[in-house]
Amino acid sequence: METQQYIHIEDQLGAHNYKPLDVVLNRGKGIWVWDVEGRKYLDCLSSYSAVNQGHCHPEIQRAMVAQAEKLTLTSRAFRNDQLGLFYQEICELTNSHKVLPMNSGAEAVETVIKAVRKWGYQIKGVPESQAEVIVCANNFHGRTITIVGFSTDESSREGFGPFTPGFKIIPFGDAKLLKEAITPNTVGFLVEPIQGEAGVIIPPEGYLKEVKQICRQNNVMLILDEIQTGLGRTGKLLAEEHDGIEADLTLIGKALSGGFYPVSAVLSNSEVMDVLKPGEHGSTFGGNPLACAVARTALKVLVEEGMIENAALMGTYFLEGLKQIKSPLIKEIRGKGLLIGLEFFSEAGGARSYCEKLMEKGLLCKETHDNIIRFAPPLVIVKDEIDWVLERIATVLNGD
Ligand code: IF1
Repeated sequence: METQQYIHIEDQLGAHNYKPLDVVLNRGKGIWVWDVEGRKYLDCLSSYSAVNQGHCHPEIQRAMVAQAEKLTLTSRAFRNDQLGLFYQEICELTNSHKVLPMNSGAEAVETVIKAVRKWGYQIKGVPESQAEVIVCANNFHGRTITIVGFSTDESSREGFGPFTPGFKIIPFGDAKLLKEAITPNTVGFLVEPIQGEAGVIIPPEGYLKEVKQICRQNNVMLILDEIQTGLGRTGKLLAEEHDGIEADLTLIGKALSGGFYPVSAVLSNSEVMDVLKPGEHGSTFGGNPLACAVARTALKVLVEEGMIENAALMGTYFLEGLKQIKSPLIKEIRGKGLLIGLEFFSEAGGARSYCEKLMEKGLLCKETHDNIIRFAPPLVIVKDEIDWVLERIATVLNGD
């Protein structure tokens, strides 16, 4: 079948909740993907940072196949021989005390909200049904009713109410405003270290450090959503390390499986996790042996193959290279590690058309909002390949 036929079937039979670029992929290796016509592209999105380790990483693939041949799902009614080892390895790596495995990122977010609310009532002493969680404007934490209920993006929210109460929204990047927003009923502050979907918005230096201190002083749990920024993307295992802090609760997902399978987790350094008792939370697939075997290997290759250090080095190189491109269309270039945003002036006519032109030149990336392109290649990318990317971006921005 040809590209147009695949697109036609999708358009006819699928929900239209996406507007993908019209490229139909059927193979991937490392930073490269191929379409059904055999054309090759460099992937500068990494499946929204789920394939930090590169597409179809051979070692993760072997672990997945080996585990699939043995045992895939036990449910948590029984124990399995991968779960404990996954806990052990992830706790050691991230310096956490407790883990709660789930599947999608949104589920990890929902899980942590349940956990901090319960902690609020049982330990902090918040009166029944009064718990508040503070979040930031322009957040992106997923798509469930509760999560979109505290989104400030109208297209995420509109038409989906009524929503879950108990959330307060403050601007991102100003710790003073957090302090003012906290009440005796505040149980948690949920925030992304860098706002990804909002357009790679990096808070002022020291923001997280200040936030951590304010949370500690007020007995409020700091919850970092590292689903996008975590696992090497910003040049550290977790983005919190840039500020030298440790969140009370950390959410990871996406690259926790290297893109093979949905795996997410809530990591805890606090007493919060201990409030959950049998029967109060769970999921059929969370913590299954296939997920655990895949996640163990995904973490192993990330560390052993130096991908985190590479993200830091190549991120700087990429960012510097982008800044060399002189174009009147560019408003700002910002990033940390290999999470980079290029913002156009609105006169440029929208980021989407540039993504389409880049696709024609063999580079896949995606706009976020109208005027921003996010560049986030797999963390295995090397200098020559970044040069190749920069060349194409320069060509397209200069109108060719
Ligand atoms: C889509 C963005 C990325 C996330 C953070 C939780 C979740 C996400 C910080 C939920 C998910 C995704 C979902 C994806 C697009 C994507 C995205 F553009 F929306 F912002 F990555 F940049 N917290 N992000 O970024 O995780 O439930 O999806 O596993 O198509 O909606 P999920």
